[in-house]
Amino acid sequence: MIRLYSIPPSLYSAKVRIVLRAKQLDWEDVPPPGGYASDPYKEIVPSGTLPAIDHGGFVLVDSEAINEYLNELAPQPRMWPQDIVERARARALSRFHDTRLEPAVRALFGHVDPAGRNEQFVADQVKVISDRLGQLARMADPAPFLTGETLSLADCGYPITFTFIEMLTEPMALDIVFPESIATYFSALQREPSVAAELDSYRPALAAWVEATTGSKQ
Ligand SMILES: N[C@@H](CCC(=O)N[C@@H](CS)C(=O)NCC(=O)O)C(=O)O
Repeated sequence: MIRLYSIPPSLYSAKVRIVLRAKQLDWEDVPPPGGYASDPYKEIVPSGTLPAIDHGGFVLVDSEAINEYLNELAPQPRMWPQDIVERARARALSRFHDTRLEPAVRALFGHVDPAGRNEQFVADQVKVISDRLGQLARMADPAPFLTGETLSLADCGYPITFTFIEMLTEPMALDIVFPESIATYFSALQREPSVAAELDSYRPALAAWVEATTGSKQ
């Protein structure tokens, strides 16, 4: 049994759970003792960040490292292309999510509460997010997934971040239009069984977080 340190709205924990589901691995979600960034949790995971796994005493942090570990632990279904160039491309697209798109969305989190919102900051950030989605549309050619017909590790962060954008759009009046190829990609992701199962359980957690933060029901 794999222990996954996570809290319900944690975006990167949901990214890992998509792989756990795709690989049909048994796991348990465990809240970090004392909360993330707490001293008791840092005794286990020095960075204090989520997600982390404990697999028989082996503790590993960072969603990308965890997903690569899971992919090697349970090789089927294969979630990286066999071709070296395609695999390198897939890694770059996965990192684009973690280092470019998601941080641009995360920058909005401090502005979800209308009481603490800086409208100019939000408007500027909407442009950044729209630019990043446009860059993704130019970098990727989903068919229907980033590496072809089946879900790969490169895909697993995107449905969660796209869902965040979707759920923040109304309460924050965000003017973000998904490029057509990315909207089609998001639809394909939502039909994929492991992603659909994760979104079924993740959306209510995200809605509860948005509601608690804004006071508006999703
Ligand atoms: N690159 C890390 C990012 C993880 C991350 O930012 N996690 C958030 C929760 S979703 C967190 O732990 N934030 C608290 C902090 O940064 O101290 C990963 O992929 O796991």
